Amino acid sequence: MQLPRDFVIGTATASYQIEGATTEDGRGPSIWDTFAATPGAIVDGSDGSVADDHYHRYADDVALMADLGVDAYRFSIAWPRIQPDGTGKPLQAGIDFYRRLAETLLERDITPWATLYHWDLPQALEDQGGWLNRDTAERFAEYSALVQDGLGDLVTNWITLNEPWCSAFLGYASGVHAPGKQLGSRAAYAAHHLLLGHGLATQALRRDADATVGITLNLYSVRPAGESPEDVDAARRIDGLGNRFFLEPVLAGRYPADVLDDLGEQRWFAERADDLTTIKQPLDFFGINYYSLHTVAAGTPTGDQAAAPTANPGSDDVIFVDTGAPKTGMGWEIHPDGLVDVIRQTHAYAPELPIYITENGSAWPDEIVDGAVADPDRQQYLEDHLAACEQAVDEGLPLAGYFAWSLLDNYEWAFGYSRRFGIVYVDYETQVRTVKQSGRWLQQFLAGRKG
Ligand code: IFM
Repeated sequence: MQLPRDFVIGTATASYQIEGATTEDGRGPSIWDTFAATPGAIVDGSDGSVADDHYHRYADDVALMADLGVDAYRFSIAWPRIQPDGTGKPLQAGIDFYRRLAETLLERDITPWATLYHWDLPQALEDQGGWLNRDTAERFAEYSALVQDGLGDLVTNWITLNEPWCSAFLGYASGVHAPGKQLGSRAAYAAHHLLLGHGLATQALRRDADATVGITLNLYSVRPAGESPEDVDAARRIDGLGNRFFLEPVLAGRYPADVLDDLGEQRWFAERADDLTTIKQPLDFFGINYYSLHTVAAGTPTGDQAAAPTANPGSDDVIFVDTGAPKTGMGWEIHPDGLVDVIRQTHAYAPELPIYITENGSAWPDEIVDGAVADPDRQQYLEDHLAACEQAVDEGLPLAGYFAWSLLDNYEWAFGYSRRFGIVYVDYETQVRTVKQSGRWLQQFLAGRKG
C-alpha cells in the first residue's frame, strides 16, 4: 500500500466509552450516566462507570499506542469533568487529567486530537432542555474556550462535535441514545442547536492562531435499491437527512430545502436563517466517520424496522434493504467503496479542505484463546478500508489521515459491552489489554511505512 508518508494514521476513542471514574475528582453526571441507569435502555444493563478504567490507566494506554507506532490519537473531553453543571469556572482536576494525557502523548511523539463533544452532555444542561435549548449552543462555546485555555499549549487539533446526526436523531427522535427522547421532526431543532454550537465554538477557538479546527460527521453512502422514481426519492431522503442536512449548513451556509420539506419544518428554520452565517465557519479540516452504506427502497418497513421508532422523521416510509453483502457484528454491511463516495461528496462542497477519516472500524465477537485474539475479519476490514483511502488519494481527493475505531474494546452505547470494536482486547474483569491480530497487523503496517 502506497499511502503518502505524511498521511496520518491514528486510533480513536471517546471519553464515556473508556474513562470510567464517573464520580471521581468532581465530575458531574452526564446524560449517558442517566440514560444508562434507565431500565431497558442498554442491552446488557451496563454503564460507563468503570469502562476501560482509562482515567487511571491512561499512561499504559499511551505506551500501548507508542508500541503500535501510531502517529496520532483522537480522544474526547468529558464536558462534565470540566464543568460538572455545564456552566461556570472549569474544574482544575478535569483540565489536569487531559493535560497529563496530552503531555504523555507528546512525550511519545503521538499528536493529540481532541474532540470537544462526543455525546456526554452535563445532565444539568439536559434538565434545561439539552440540545433543544438554544442556550446549550452558547454554553458549548464557553466550555470549548475553557478547554482551550487549559490545554491550548499542548493540543492544537480540535474537533468540535462528533456525529451530530446521532446526538440529534438517536437522542431526540428514535430515543435509542441519551437523552432517550422521541420527538419526531422536532429532533431537527437539536441538530440546529448542535450546529450553532459548532459555529460558536469554532469562533471561540480561533482566539488561538495555532488552532486547527474541524467537525466530524458520520456519513453514509446512500444508494437506491432500484431505478424506480420512488426508490430514487427514498435515497434522496436518507442522504438528505443523514448527510446533506449537516454538510450543507457547515460547508455551504444553507439547509437543503427538500429536507426541510420532508421534515415539515420550513418555518422554524426560516426564522433562524441568520444563524447560518455563524454555522458556516472557515474550517481547517473535515472529519468523516465511515462504517457502512445504506441501500434503500420506498415502502412500508416490516419486522424489526417497523418495530423500532424511526431515527429519520418525515421519512418513515423508507426500507433499509439487506443486499446480502457480508456484515460486521453490528449487522452493518461491509462496503469499503462507500468510503470513497462520502469523501467525494464532502469534497464537492469544499474542494480545498483536507479530509480525515476520524473513525472507521468493525465489531466482531472476539475471544481470547491461549492469550491471543485472532480477528481476521477486523484485519480484513482495516486493510480494505485503508486500500479505499489509498484509492481516494490516488484519485486526487485531499484525504490526509485515518483513525481506526477503536484503540480499545469499549462501551458501545446502547449495546453496552456486548460489541467489541478494539484493535486491543480488554478483559473487563481484570482490565488486562491484549493486542489483537488486527492490532499487530497495523503495527507492522506502520513500521513498514516508517521504514
Ligand atoms: O462507538 C461509536 C462511536 O462512539 C461513534 N461512532 C461510531 C462508533 C461505533 O458505533
